[in-house]
Amino acid sequence: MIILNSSYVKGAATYSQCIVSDLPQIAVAGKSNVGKSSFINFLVNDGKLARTSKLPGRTRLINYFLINDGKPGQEFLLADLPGYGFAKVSDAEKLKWADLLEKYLANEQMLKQVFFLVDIRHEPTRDDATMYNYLFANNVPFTVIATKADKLPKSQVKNRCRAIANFFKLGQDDVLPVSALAKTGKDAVLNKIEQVLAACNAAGVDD
Ligand SMILES: Nc1nc2c(ncn2[C@@H]2O[C@H](COP(=O)(O)OP(=O)(O)OP(=O)(O)O)[C@@H](O)[C@H]2O)c(=O)[nH]1
Ligand SMILES: [Mg+2]
Repeated sequence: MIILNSSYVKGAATYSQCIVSDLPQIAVAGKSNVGKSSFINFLVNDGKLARTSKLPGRTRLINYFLINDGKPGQEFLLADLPGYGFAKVSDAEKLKWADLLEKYLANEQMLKQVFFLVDIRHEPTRDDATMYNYLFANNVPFTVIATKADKLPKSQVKNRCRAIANFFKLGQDDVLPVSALAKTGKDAVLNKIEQVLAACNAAGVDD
């Protein structure tokens, strides 16, 4: 799987603004500041595509990126979902985000995979557990991405991935360590995307 091109499409602040398209969608979810935008930039080899910030809570929209435009079978939409669990926002705003996130996850028929990001150094939070339950309840396939792997000595990376896999009752292969800073772990993510798109294409042929 190669990412040949990427471009920003739009941001949706409400469910009615979400893109209607027959392209497969892959979404990136996780708490505020976990590294979603950095992960996307790393994946598409463009340091500036998704905005990144030291200040949590910057992404209040579902931001859509079109990947591999004009490449049949490899084209998809990548959706950067609003981060959750950021304390310094009003309850009203939190409800708005939760509403958008829940409606998207429950209703988006073209959502084929979620990359669920958690910080490799920390125990998943209560909000992470809520997100996990949500993905599970809606039958959304997901892979856990353990971010900021550069913050740990190499010898601890495997152990932390195992602990995160245990927390979510997943197999070890379902937790992929990634560092956007050190640029490690990309191949496994691209392989996953390739599998997801191949399954979509196979299903399309049978239709
Ligand atoms: N060391 C290290 N820092 C990272 C990595 N990825 C992201 N960061 C830092 O973590 C902070 C947050 O990164 P973002 O990519 O903006 O996080 P986000 O999840 O998009 O945040 P929101 O949009 O606010 O939800 C920034 O200061 C990044 O530089 C990484 O792989 N390693
Ligand atoms: Mg972001």
